[in-house]
Amino acid sequence: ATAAEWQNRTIYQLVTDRFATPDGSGPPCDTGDRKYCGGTWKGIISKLDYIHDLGFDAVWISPVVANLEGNTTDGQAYHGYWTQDINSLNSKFGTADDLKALSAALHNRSMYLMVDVVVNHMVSNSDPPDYSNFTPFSKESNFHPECFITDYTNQTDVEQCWLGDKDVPLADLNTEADDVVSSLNSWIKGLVSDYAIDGLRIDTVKHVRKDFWPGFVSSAGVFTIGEVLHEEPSYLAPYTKVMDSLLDYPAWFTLTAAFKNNTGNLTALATTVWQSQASYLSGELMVGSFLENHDQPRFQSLTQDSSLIKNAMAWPFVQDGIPILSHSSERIGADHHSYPGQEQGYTGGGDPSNREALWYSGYIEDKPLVTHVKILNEARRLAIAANTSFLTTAALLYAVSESTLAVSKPPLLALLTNVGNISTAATTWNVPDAGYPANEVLVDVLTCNKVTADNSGGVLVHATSGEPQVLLPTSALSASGSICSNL
Ligand code: ABC
Ligand code: CA
Repeated sequence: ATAAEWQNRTIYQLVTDRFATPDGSGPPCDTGDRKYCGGTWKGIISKLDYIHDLGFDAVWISPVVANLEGNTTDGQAYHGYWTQDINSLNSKFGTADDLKALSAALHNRSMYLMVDVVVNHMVSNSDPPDYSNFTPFSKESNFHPECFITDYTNQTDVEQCWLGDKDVPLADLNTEADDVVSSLNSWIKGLVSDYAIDGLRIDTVKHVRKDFWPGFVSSAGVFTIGEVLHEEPSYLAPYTKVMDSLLDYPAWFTLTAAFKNNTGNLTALATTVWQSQASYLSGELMVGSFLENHDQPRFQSLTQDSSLIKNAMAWPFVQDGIPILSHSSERIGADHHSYPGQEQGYTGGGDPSNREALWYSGYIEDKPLVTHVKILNEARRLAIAANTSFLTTAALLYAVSESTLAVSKPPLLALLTNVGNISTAATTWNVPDAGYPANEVLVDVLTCNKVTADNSGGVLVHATSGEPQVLLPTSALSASGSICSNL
């Protein structure tokens, strides 16, 4: 599928090994062990209704190719990023028929399949690597000479030195060499067509020279979203010219900092957005917007304040770009006591403790934050349906202060705050330029409370709780059978 076909979608990110087992069993899975826990492609198929019920129409799965087997000092390759053979599949996740069946099952539900792919490195558990273990890059000359990245400000080192360390070196492919480039390009073309893949999440994009990417992307022939792990929009900007989309890491940094406590700074988040809008090829319209992923501490390890969590979770859905929810997110609001070792996961947060098995949750949908996600997905869908230029018009940020922010993306207006749920302080959002028809009646879809625009279409809201509000005109809701339909 094309970038335009992905733009109105929302993406559910899962770690294949940790999402669902094929027989519905819930084997023990201690994240600290860093071992395979038993999730498979068949397991994903068995829980597609769950993902669909949450309102997502695309699924991003872990890398699918064959990985290093056995143990390392960093555990096993359960996450799928330790490629050894690009021409075979990871048998721990299933067979070629299983992956084709997953693709077909998604397409039957009009959902898209996004596969994570790695071209920067092949991974070994010895130093120097035994290159003969790698397929098809079995020669030392297929790789850059060994040197580990120590200076992230030296772009040549970032591109041509190695990630990892001597225990688990990520041998850096020589992506300057024509034969390596043409092998990777023909591999991706075949992979996409063999499994009817709709889009790719591309790993370690900043570690490969920028002018490698256009050829790879055109060989893939589908939507591509790249990972450039960096805080600065100015660093990401050039990469927006070489692939369709990027994960919105700069906004993730300021989003997290803004909402992790009531002294965070929403102005800094707005500033990141303004910089990105000004410097990215398509502004912020094509970024992948996220609060959590498999590499970063769970948001809930930073705060347990339910208002802050709801505000931060709303962000990807109410602004520009393609919302992405990582499957760790909806664990929030579940009964903590039912998970062995759960407290550790909730306070530790980072890799590997952020990669809990979802089967411990029982896939229960009757939880406050699962409902929150369903409403956000539906609100976005209704907004897209109500305004044909919703996806192509940049969000405007108003009422920006350290503690309040209004995001206007007509007909949707989101009012966010980081005062938190302990606050009794009054919060005010004043948006005289909201652009609604005079006296338009709006509904906060999170509570179904009404707000009326003033006679010049502006919105002035006072609140004393720290909850976010997501406003839509009642006229945009009429098509809906579910949210706030009893008004
Ligand atoms: C393993 C162990 C971990 C251990 C780690 C060192 O090694 O499991 O316990 O802590 C896969 C696995 C990981 C595994 C790695 C390495 O392989 O998932 O569990 O970690 O063996 C992508 C994927 C990621 C994947 C790989 C490798 C790449 O999303 O899941 O990891 O295929 C760099 C890369 C980025 C990469 C990331 C893991 O490493 O750029 O593509 N992610 C700085 C650098 C970043 C760097 C980051 C590493 O450190 O600028 O380039 O990311 O943590 C800000 C600074 C930033 C700073 C961040 C962390 O903090 O401004 O500069 O980023 O404040
Ligand atoms: Ca490289």
